[in-house]
Amino acid sequence: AFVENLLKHPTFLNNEYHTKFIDQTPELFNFSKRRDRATKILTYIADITVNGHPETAGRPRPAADVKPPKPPVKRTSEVIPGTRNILEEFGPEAVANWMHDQPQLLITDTTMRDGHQSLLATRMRSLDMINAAPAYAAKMNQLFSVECWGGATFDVAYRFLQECPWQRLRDIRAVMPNIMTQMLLRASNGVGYTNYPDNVVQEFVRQAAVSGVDVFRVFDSLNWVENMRVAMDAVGESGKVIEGTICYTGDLLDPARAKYDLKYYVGMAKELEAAGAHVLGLKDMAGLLKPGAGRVLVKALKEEVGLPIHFHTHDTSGAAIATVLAVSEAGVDVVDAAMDSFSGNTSQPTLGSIVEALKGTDRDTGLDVTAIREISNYFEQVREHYLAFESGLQAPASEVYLHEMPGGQFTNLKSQARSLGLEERWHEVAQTYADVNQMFGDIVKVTPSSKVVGDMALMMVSQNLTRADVEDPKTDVVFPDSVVDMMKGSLGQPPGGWPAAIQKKVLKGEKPSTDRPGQHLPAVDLDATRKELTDLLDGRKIDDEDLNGYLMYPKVFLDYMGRHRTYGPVRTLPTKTFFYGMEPGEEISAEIDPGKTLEIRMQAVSDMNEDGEVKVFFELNGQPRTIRVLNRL
Ligand code: BTN
Ligand code: 3PY
Ligand code: ZN
Repeated sequence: AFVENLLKHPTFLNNEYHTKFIDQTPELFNFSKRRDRATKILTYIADITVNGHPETAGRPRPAADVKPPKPPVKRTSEVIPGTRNILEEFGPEAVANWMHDQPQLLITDTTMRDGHQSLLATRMRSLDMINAAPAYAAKMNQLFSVECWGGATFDVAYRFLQECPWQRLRDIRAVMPNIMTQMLLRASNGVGYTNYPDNVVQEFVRQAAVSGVDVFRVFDSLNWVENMRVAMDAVGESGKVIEGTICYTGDLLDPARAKYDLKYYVGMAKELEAAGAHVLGLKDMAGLLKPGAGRVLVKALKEEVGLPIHFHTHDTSGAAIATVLAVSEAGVDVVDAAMDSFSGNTSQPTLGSIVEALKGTDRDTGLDVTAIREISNYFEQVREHYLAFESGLQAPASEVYLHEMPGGQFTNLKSQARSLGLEERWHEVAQTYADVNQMFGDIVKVTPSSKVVGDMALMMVSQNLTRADVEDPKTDVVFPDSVVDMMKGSLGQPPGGWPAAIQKKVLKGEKPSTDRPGQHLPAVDLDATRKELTDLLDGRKIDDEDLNGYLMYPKVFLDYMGRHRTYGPVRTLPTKTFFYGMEPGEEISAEIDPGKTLEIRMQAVSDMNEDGEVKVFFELNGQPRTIRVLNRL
């Protein structure tokens, strides 16, 4: 390693080499920590084999003989044109016009984003997506888009999967060049849980467009259009499709829930149209839109607004396909669905079944059910590897109309409740969530406002507080920080503002703001931040993707980089190896660069010595390698 450092040093390369140079150039000796990537990956496998993965500890384990998923075969290597070709050649307005001209119901496949976000706590790894993407390109080119980015996938990739979300996007894009990719963007909250300065949001959108996002579904967690403009404008600036989105809540046909009536939704749709949306998103994040209400709503939006409409829902109630068919009849342009094996319950309705239901009708999707089954069968095998992250939800339930929890939050909140020892009181949590919603003035509940309602509900159930207790001026209540922040105005304003009495009690005399939060957040100095990050990472060159990762999630990003330095490109490992390590005699391969593949065979694991160390014996591309790891168990 020393010789290698020396040979590559610019001084040496410039023929300026002299013996004192060795003494005066300490970085020549920087080789003890900088191991090669193969050694790093072996260290990771050895560590997981000995100590297990912290995320799967104590969780159900996949069958011992679970086979690596067999990627669906491509029928042809020729790239068939799809929606992306329209966007690339003619721009986002042309995409919207094209949508208007299509008689068939268009479909977005959500498997690689909301599907696993809502069923497996967002844990699907990039490799399992990238292996399916060529089959989408070859056989699913009639899709409107593939949702594969944004929402919770961004931070989970860094935080729990030890992989770079930007690389995932680029890799999917590279093997699926003909279908538009789609992301979920929380407007001024980016892909985080709080408002960011305007220039951070703008920079993030710019980079997402460059790295490969075509359609941006932009929503605000309180349906405040004022707070969506910065993100929407940035998407327009990048030449991509702005899907300005309404979040649906309440019950349109229930006179007792008059706050969110037809007039409200049509008004918001018109605001979004005026704000420059190319497509109108209708995001039913909890799966509350019933078939009859869907028919009325879509009909009105079609009549009053000139934009194509894209409907998103969740099947938590079991009734989602009925709503999909109703809005299809009412003329909706696109709907979201997940591959069969990643559909149903808190996820999207079933893609194959929607296609079958519409076959032979005037909204026939034209999608190939054989291809859908092939891809779904692949994802079925993928899903078996993630048993540790299954929620155990047994059946759809109408209780969703009571609590109104988003599909992506439901299983998460349930596991939070479990870890607080409240699992048996789950139905109380659900009722309290509904009570908190009413106490907060009946708000839209979607990330991050849904998290605030969830925090409050868990606090109340664990402290045995009722809504009446909380509202009673004589009872002292310590509110969660997220509740204080929201009532202060840091997520923006709900329609009609916050209820004055509860806001006053939460803020304890502090004055709330009704301005757009981004208006008061100073712009971040991007160059200075890049410099700061470079220093934090010992002079490593920081590209724009890394900078954006750091701007969204400083600590999560730095932790990721620290682990990356130790463990290398573990994203290339098979999922079973990533979560469970290897067994003696087992062989795997990991393609760490295009065409550069590590063949890894595990030979044996030694007993622990008196220092608590274990030796793990491998063969790497035929050469013996031994890795020592500390047994931390
Ligand atoms: C986390 O849960 O903290 C992120 C997942 C990656 C952590 C790696 S896995 C091998 C090593 N052992 C640990 O306890 N952490 C790292
Ligand atoms: C997210 O913001 O991640 C969501 O899925 C909201 O529905
Ligand atoms: Zn969703």
